[in-house]
Amino acid sequence: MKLFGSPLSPFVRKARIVAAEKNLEYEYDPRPSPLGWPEGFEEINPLKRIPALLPDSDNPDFAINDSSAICAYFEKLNPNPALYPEAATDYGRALWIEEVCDSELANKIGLGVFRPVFFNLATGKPADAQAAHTGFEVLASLLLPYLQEQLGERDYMAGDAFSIADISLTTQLMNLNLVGFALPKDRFGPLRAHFERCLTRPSIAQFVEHDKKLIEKMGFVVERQID
Ligand SMILES: N[C@@H](CCC(=O)N[C@@H](CS)C(=O)NCC(=O)O)C(=O)O
Repeated sequence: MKLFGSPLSPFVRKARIVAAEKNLEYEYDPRPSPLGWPEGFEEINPLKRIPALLPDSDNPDFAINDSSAICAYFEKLNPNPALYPEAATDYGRALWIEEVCDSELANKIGLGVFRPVFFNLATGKPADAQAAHTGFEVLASLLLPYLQEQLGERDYMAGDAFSIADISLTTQLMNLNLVGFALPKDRFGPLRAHFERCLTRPSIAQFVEHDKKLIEKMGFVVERQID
């Protein structure tokens, strides 16, 4: 199979983390990105979004697009380790947290914090740190408190095991880190501890250094904004 999409997309990273958890092999084409689409990409994904997956690399007529669809497909391809809780309540909760992270959290981090820094640098403009700080405060006023409240006293977001909910949250927060924002310990201690716990998983840890190096290789110096 063949997976398409820039490595810095949190949705592409989400699919790659799930593939790594499940030891699934795939060809990888990192080219498609909101900063530039290879010719004909819309024939694979008419929505022109990443990630996109061809289950059979030689058959461009059958694609699975959207990280949630791809991850659920991976779960069926290799059910071990299970990344979707068995119990109905935990399962429903995992899907809900996945949805919150893929929609509102992704928007608030992507448009509000990541793009003003990364997209500006990538298009030759100075990073807009002020816009990113404003974006971060919007995030910190509603969504991060909600997610922290949902985590409660638990180690993981849904049930008592690592799941798609933890992956969906972590991959978005990784993009905050990449542009210099950490979760402040005084306001988001439990959420930050959860993030750090997830980063120690080999399937996720491999991308931390990789993404940082990639940004540095592009010649960007990202300043720490919030530690
Ligand atoms: N719900 C989709 C969202 C995918 C998405 O929005 N990806 C972004 C990149 S991070 C994209 O392709 N954006 C296209 C654009 O901005 O033109 C998923 O889970 O895969």
